[in-house]
This record gives sequence, structure tokens and C-alpha cells, in this order.
Amino acid sequence: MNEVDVVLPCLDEAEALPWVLSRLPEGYRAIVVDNGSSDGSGEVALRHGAVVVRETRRGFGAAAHAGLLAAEAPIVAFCDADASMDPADLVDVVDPIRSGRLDLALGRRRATSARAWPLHARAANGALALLLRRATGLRLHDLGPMRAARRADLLELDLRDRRSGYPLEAVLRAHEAGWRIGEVDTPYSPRVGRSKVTGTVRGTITAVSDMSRLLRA
Ligand SMILES: Nc1nc2c(ncn2[C@@H]2O[C@H](COP(=O)(O)OP(=O)(O)O)[C@@H](O)[C@H]2O)c(=O)[nH]1
Ligand SMILES: [Mg+2]
Repeated sequence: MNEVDVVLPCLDEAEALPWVLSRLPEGYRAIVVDNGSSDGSGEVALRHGAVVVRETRRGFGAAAHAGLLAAEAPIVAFCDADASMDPADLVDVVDPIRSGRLDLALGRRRATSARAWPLHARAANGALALLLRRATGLRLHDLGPMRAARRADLLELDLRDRRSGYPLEAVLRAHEAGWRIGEVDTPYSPRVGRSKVTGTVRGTITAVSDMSRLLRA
């Protein structure tokens, strides 16, 4: 069996997928969760060797969670499918889980160019990370999508958010459950194709409101 299953939420990423799927480390299996793409992403993913899960309910969390439910490996990692992050870097994120040093490892995005991370998205993310630090005392700087944990642990968190709050809810619930949580620096580059979340004003507002609601609760 593979040691790591990698969940890749995907909404219209046909252009990015061939590179993304070529970058998976040895022993890692890709699970692309196609969330109603209209650009043939699912077929591209199949052609490039990924397991494809179709999730009809829209939303980043719906896709991420469907991927988790489909995973079978002892460790599950998450990564975007837009080529903004390199799946090869997952090795560094998975390492503290393999060694048992952490229960949840988060990739802290480090922009490789100014274009990688739009200013409004970076500011919103920074503000949410500050609120998260205040709420939990955790020394975290990013609510990025690249992460890893043991599959059985993740299932036990029983996450409910199915939109943009999913990554934050995971950190909050993990903290409540007493998990050891830490960050690993990961390069962040300009995506291929058009952004669905923070590249748009509407997507950013949804993300910030989903996340603020969780922090208030
Ligand atoms: N399945 C699914 N994936 C999504 C959805 N929205 C975004 N994604 C994927 O989640 C990842 C992050 O989205 P992206 O548009 O890059 O957001 P950004 O990084 O904030 O600009 C990409 O792999 C998208 O294809 C969605 O509603 N459903
Ligand atoms: Mg992106």
C-alpha cells in the first residue's frame, strides 16, 4: 500500500494537472477530487495516473473531505491542484508526521515572487492567522492548504465545514484535541490558470467570512 495519499481538490485545473501529477514523490498516490469541472480535469487526472473522486457538492471543504473519505493510506496529505505548490515539497510536510514529531503539519507558504500571492489575499490570511494565534496560542502564520496528518486522526476530528473554512476548522479542532501542530516552510508560486478562491473578491469575502465565523464560535 502507498504510505501517503495526497488529496487534490480540483475545480477546472486541466492546464495545471499534468505538471502537478508528475511531481508526486515516490510512494505517494494522488486522489484528485473533481468538483464539477467543465474543462475535462477528471479525464486529464485519470490519464496522468491519479485516482479520481467526483464530488457534486461545491466547495473546497466538500472536495477536501471527499478526498479524505476516499483515502486509504496511513498518512493523508493535502495539496492544491493549481501548480502554485509543488507536490515534491510534501516530503518536508509529511516528514514530521512519519517521525511522530507532529500530529498535524502545515505548509507555511513562502511566496517565490510578488505575483504568487495577491496582496489582499496575503493580508486577509495574515489577519486570520493572527486571530488564530490569539485564540489558540499556537505559533502559526498561515492557513495554507498544504498539510499532512494520520488518516485515522483526521477522521476522528469529524469536520463539518464544507466551504472555505475547512482548513481552519481542522486546525481549531486539532488544537482542542490536544494535537501537536507545527509549520514547515513551503515555496508558493504563481498558479497556472484562473483562481477560484482568493484571486477573486467574492472568493476572498467567502473565505474570510467562513473563517471568521469559525473563530467566533
Ligand atoms: N473541488 C473543489 N476545488 C476547489 C473549489 N474551489 C477551489 N478549488 C480548488 O482548490 C484549490 C485552491 O483554489 P484556488 O482557486 O487556487 O484558490 P486560491 O489559491 O485562493 O487562489 C485549487 O486546486 C482549486 O482547483 C471548489 O469549490 N471545489
Ligand atoms: Mg491557488
